[in-house]
Amino acid sequence: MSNKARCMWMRGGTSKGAYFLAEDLPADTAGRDRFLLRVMGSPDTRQIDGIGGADPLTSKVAVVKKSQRKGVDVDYLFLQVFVDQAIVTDAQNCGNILAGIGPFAIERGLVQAGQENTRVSIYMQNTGQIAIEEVPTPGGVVSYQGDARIDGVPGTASAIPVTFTDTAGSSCGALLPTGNAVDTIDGVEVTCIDNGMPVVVMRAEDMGITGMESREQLEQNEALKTRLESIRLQAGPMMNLGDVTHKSVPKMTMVSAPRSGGSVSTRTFIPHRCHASIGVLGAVSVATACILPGSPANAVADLPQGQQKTMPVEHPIGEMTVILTLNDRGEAENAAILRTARKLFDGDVFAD
Ligand code: NQM
Repeated sequence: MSNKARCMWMRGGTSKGAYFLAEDLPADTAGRDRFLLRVMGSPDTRQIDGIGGADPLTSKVAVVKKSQRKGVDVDYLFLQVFVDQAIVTDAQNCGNILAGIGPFAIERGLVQAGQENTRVSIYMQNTGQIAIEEVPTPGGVVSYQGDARIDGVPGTASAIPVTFTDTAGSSCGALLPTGNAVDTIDGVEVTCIDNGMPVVVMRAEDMGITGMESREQLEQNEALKTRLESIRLQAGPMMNLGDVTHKSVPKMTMVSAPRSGGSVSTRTFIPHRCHASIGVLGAVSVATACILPGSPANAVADLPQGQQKTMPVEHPIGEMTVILTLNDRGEAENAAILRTARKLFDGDVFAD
């Protein structure tokens, strides 16, 4: 195994990760995973001997290559490197790290930049769907500076709108993999849903919390974490995900009525740490759960009228707006969100 690889360290949305060209990583999966564990410094709660940030949100990897698919620019494989376990998993996608894929693909010459904006179509290998990004490229160069603000990131940056189509059933095979909008697990009403990310959605009050607690307060609540994990382990097989003991899906989102003018308020476990905000595709799945009549999320949500629904999904440090477009049957047809990204470092990363 080579001891180094070319790597760009980027913030994508509210996450941070190491972006690689596929050709720069070991070709065999076991060798690649060993390399990435060394690079991130896992397993170790502090990731002291690596570049990971000791948090699942900053222990992420993107592997990118030119796509052979018709009409698609690049293929993106997301890998979650567990912090405290020697696990590298492709069992989930990541819409935040996705935000950096367009800029990275242009920076590495996989996509030729236009003079103002560059449209990048991305095949998300984890789940088999396409995302479209518009990357600002004034004068043919990626610009990271701009006026766009996203909650969870200080300051402003250039806007990267991301559109998803066809995300229903991305990992579970169906939007509602159990066939129901409501199931009961351990006496709690839940919606098992996958509109880009497998999520179990339940009412915060049914889990004994208000839904206004901070990330830190929730992470100290051992009784809550035990109840969530029991529900998650039962939901996994019901959602066609098999045994999820060592997987980072499904995510667990507790919803309550919005407090700040949004559509719904959320607190999410991903799945063992509480998310500082909420994942992108996680938010798309939760917003979709809100429009399902009779679901726990529908009961607490404040929904706008019309077929195009602009839905601020509130989270511990602000909100993430999901724009859902519904078809004539009232089902979510596509989703759009706004993200920003920033190049932080470009060079070689060392495994030993
Ligand atoms: O849901 C964290 C993140 C994510 C995932 C997680 C994400 C998404 O915030 O699309 O972005 O849920 O593990 O990066």
